[in-house]
Amino acid sequence: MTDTGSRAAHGQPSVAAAIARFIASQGVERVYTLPGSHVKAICGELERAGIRIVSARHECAAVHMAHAEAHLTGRIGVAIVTTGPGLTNAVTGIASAYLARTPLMVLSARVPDPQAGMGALEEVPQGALVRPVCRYVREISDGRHVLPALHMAATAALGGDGPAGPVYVDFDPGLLKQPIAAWHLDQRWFSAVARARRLPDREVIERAAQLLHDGRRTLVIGGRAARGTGPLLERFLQAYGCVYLDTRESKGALPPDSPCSIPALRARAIAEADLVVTLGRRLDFELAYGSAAVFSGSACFIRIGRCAEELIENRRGDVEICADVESTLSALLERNAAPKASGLEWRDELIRANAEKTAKMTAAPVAPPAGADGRIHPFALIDAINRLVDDSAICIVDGGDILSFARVRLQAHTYLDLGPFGCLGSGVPYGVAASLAFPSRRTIALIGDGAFGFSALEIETAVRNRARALFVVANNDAWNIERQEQLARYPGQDLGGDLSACHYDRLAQSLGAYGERVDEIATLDAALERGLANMPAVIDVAVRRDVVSPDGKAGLAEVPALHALPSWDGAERRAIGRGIPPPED
Ligand SMILES: Cc1ncc(C[n+]2csc(CCOP(=O)(O)OP(=O)(O)O)c2C)c(N)n1
Ligand SMILES: [Mg+2]
Repeated sequence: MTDTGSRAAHGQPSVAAAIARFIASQGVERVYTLPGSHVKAICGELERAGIRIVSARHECAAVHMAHAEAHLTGRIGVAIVTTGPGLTNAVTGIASAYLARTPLMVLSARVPDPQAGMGALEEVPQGALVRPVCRYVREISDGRHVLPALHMAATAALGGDGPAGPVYVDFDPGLLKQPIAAWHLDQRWFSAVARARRLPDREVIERAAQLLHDGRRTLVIGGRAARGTGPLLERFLQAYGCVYLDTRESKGALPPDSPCSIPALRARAIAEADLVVTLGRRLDFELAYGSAAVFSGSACFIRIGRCAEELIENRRGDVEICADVESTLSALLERNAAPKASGLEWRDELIRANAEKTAKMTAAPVAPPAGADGRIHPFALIDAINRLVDDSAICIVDGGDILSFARVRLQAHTYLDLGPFGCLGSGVPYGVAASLAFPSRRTIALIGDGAFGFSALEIETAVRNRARALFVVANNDAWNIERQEQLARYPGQDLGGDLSACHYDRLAQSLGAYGERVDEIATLDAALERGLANMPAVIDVAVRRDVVSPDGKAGLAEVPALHALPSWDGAERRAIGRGIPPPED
């Protein structure tokens, strides 16, 4: 039977057409999917509504693509996955967006309601499967619920009434083709959903300004909500004499060479600050859960955010400001409570020490040495990528050791990595979506060979969709961060850390992309340039596996009980052992 088009019986639009119109009204330009009979009606209508359908090779990759689209454009990302295995394949991507707090709408269809519970093809409890990792879940069987539910879903995804994140709505497949009554098509449902602004109370601004005035050593830590505040944030840091640390979710809020940024002195700043200001940031595993044994026990906290995770989780703020970061920084700047001059000594000392340490790290040796076998040092590969990164470039990183090397060396203005879910396999899909969303910007994805394998077939998606991204594989023939830790802990016992010596350039060629292999530093720059001229391209680079990465040195793979890092774990254990009372309110 052929599709009857956007008008179902009686000349009324179908439910599928109403869904497509809603998605278009949210400013969505691309929807990521993989075909399945149950959801075809929606995809057909999306095409008619002028939305580009990007079809991936795996539903998890489709969700990752929608994730990158949302992260980079600030608009809601949309993925449509089919029933049963289509949905279960998507769960990993949904969970990753949940932890990253990325606004994502996942739509699906389930088995027809009249067959539910009878042993239908592909039947699993879809809503129940995704509920713990979604901000909103709704299963629709009636036309009158369609638009209100989509509106609620978009509001929740954007963080209107809680943290932003993924939402899930599925439909009875028969319903999709039915007409939707004009009564249910109130035009207001088709307005773009925007997150309402939230302004800070005057009284909390007064209290925060007083703390900022008294603070002698003020550290500001960026979170998701810091992105997009660039010049305002810079003015705030200057006015209040603060130093600044970004985190992976705020990377790009300030340019890499911002004067108040002190990325090389992270541990010292955290330990010494007497006032910590968090900008829409959870105090999660990357910030030692705000522990009084890692941060100074007596430090005051000003926590700015719109939800409990950002405001009170793990450590109470001395001032908790439930408001947008942007309006709070503006209000504090207007308040103009400049800090006591003596406080600036610490800031100046940290900026100086940071510059000195950075200069040492980036100076000699000019090129970090190759291995005895000629394989390239990971830092030398990252240096070569840095030479290609301009202000508008989008950098993506996925992998274990290579991620760790990149986080200390890659000079990225716009950055996206595998996120707090540590979701290997996101790099290729992120690269595809980034280059489709911003075709005039350079997209470079740096990916470990292990991570690459999860979604290598998405290179074919890139070719088919003319996604002009450069994929650089850091190939050490291993799940190296795991392999190194395994061998250090259990010498001689290799339990699956090694991978075969594959040539991913050849795999890429077989998928229709440009591919080149690089075995020595002398040919690296030219190969990367040729890759940029022939995107989508995969440059497969043989890198050393014997260099221990910063995360390897820090013991990230050891998984201590109390913290992500053994040093923080030890600090907390010692504090507990000394019987130190918790910090006063
Ligand atoms: C989906 C998933 N499976 C397993 C892991 C555990 N893990 C973390 S890093 C890593 C090794 C990654 O290898 P590769 O991408 O080649 O990077 P390398 O460490 O070799 O630089 C593994 C297996 C994970 N984070 N995600
Ligand atoms: Mg590897």
